[in-house]
Amino acid sequence: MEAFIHRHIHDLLTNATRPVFICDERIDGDSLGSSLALAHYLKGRGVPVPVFISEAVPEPYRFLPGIEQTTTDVDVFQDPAVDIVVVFDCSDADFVRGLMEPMSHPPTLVNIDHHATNPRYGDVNQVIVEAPATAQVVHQFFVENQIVPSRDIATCLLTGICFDTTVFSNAATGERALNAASELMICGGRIQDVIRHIYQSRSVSALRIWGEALSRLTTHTPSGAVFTFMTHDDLKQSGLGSDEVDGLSNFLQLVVDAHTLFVIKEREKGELKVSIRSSVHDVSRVAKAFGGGGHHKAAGFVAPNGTFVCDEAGCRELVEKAMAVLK
Ligand SMILES: [Mn+2]
Repeated sequence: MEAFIHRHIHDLLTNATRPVFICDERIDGDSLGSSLALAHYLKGRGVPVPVFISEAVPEPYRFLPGIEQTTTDVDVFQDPAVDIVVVFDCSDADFVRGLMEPMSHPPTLVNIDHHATNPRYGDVNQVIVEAPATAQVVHQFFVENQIVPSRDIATCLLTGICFDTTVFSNAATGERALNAASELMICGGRIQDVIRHIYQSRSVSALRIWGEALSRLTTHTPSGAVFTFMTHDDLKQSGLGSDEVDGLSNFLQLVVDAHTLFVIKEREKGELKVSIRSSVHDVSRVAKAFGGGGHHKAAGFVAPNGTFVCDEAGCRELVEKAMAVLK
């Protein structure tokens, strides 16, 4: 079935005259890498594709080949000629529906993803929960359609796989990730560039906030979950944007001796973005219970203003309620 859908998507894309791609609302290496890879392919066939993103490209991803094809302009959805929309790495059906609302002739909607919480909202759904990254699903698209990825396509796909596996170290790492990565390196994918841009580009001020968060690490007894938090004041004092301190949960997961980990970030005053990692629990259930989404071992949600206070007591209360979902 997987192979059949890959060939079907290829038919749809090569027959389309005006495709538009959409990245998940929370842009990351996987949503960008997987969408740009396919955009490269179509551009090579003479069909340039706008890749819609909800906010400006974060600094670490600006090196990606083809990044100039991204746009934050919602007017791309006003074009009546658009005949296919492909969504990457996005389990949020409401986000996609909202964007497509103004379209008078709804185009074919293709949903390519690997999130366990994806509700299969597309006309065509290629949702592979076992895939380590949407980029690995797109790599399989190239394999099934007997297309050899170019160097640039390979670099984009490696970015997605490296991002979602935290460079082959977290629970998503397995045969699929390693096989795809080695094939992409053979195609000329520049893995050292990817690692340098995504992981070795932390500013000293961002690391100082991480330091602050490290000093607040707390074990929630009796569950054994570990949590920490970054406040809006931490961010404000440093002058950093909230996405510049991202990645702490992935880093901590590598080094903390705990089965479950919560990293809580006060993105806007009172609004908490919660990242959960676990080696034993299906934390997508927790994320879902709080209106978020994700994977079994890595998930998250946003607690709106007024739900929890971003201090030790408030975060302890949040963890208490979250762990109760798993009972
Ligand atoms: Mn992903």
